[in-house]
Amino acid sequence: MAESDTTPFYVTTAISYPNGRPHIGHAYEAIAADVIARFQRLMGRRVRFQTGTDEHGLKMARKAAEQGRTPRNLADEMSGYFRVMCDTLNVSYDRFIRTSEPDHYRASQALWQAMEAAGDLYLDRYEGWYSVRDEAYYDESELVAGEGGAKLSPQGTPVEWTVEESWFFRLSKYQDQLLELLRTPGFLEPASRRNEMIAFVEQGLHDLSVSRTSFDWGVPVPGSEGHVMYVWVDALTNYLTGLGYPDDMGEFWPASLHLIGKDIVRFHTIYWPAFLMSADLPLPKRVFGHGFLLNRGQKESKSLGNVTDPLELAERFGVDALRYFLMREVAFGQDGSYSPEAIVLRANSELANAFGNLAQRTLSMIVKNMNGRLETFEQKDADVALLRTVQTACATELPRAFKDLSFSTGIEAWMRAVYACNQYVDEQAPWALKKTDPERMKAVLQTLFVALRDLAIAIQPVVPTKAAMLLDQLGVPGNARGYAALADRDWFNRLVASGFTVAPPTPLFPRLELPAEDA
Ligand code: ME8
Repeated sequence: MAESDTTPFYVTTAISYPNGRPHIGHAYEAIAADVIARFQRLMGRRVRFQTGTDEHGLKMARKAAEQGRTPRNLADEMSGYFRVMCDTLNVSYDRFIRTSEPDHYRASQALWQAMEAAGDLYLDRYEGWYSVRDEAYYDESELVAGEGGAKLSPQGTPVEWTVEESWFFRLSKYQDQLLELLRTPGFLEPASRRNEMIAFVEQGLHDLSVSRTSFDWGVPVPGSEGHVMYVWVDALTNYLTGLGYPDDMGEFWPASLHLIGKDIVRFHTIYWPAFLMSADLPLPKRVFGHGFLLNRGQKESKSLGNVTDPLELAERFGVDALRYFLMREVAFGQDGSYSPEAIVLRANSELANAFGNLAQRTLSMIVKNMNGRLETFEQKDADVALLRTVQTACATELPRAFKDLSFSTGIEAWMRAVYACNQYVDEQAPWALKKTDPERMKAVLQTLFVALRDLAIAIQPVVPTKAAMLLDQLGVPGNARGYAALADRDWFNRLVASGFTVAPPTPLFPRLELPAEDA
């Protein structure tokens, strides 16, 4: 049984640039963070979950200028789409933060002043390369050659030579402390990303330019007219703003987990901890850099014309089927690929045929052959063995894997339990028992009923709506749906005693058709 843990849990996603509409990568990250938040809540922890939009910087300013509008106007429109995406995908955030909000200006300026008071900020001149696309400074030595010898960032984005008066942060001062942090087991995962960051720090850290004067779309630097903060300084501060910084942040800081993509690990495991060290604030406990999602193995881009609207996928295949696919298909941490065929294949074989059908058959047979009435029953060895398999998968294997963020491994364990149930149905053949041994038929159907409850409880974080529908059909009260309830083996007898009757079920996961253009 998973060990109980009552410490508060604060999980965050990266905040997205609202310079366009959300893409599948944004949906992937929001869904993964939501699975984590829901999982921890069901484990009995107090959870705070924050997501939002990162609205300042040159990238936003330039995109707005291209469209002949103000950056705020662009952010207002696009941020709305990100929020709608989260709401549609059932992402259960506690706060959707926008960095253009007043409390965020206050928090960012307070953090700045704390770093200044520590003697870590000084005015100098910046001369070097900047990528607007990445909103990042790069050393000459990091650049790579593009077509025609053009200089590109390590991410393959254009860079421009920049010369400005700028505030600098004494990043170099924190080199040793950062190395120690990066070497702390569990701080940065997956481990492959850790080595890359350690190598970067070992090369020697330069102080970081943390303000800009060539545009004004940012948080003003306190007491330094003409300077706005470098967008990453205010962006990272969002994790504190949402908890009330600089006022008392309560029980949720330090963050339990910053969930981000692999391209922004440097900002979260080097710059961010250094800012916090400087301001004398506790460091986040864990940073996880997930992989990228590719469209049939290719990066999505406007020029390839393969940009997918995640809400279109949700509408076509269903929110829960999409969530299930994304968590099941790709080992979390690695890059993965998706396509409409792959979603349909996965959803049909596992959700519709294996799990949905099991629920539908079991509940229909209980309605048809037992008038929906449950009775206490005697268990045979095969029943005990099946329920043990199901309980182990649901109460131990899936939670252990989810705690490690190994979602596909956890879902696989769950799926094996579903298959075990289907095999049990085939072996016990309740339809044949109906004539030969009706009492035994009832025991078999009710064993499956008990198994379905465990399976439904366990998979709630991934498919919250469908799992709730099934738990409703099974008569499981709302306050008895956490993982701790899996240890309660007396619930069935209480349900029988309450006189609960099973109603004719509605199918949970209809089979999906592959739309003609993809077939
Ligand atoms: O980086 N697959 O914003 P962003 C999976 N504002 N994840 C992807 C992805 C893909 N194809 N493309 C992007 C920013 N992501 C900053 C963050 S946090 C203080 C500031 C992930 O809109 C990306 O790795 O470019 C990041 O975690 C998130 O989506 C937002 O990316």
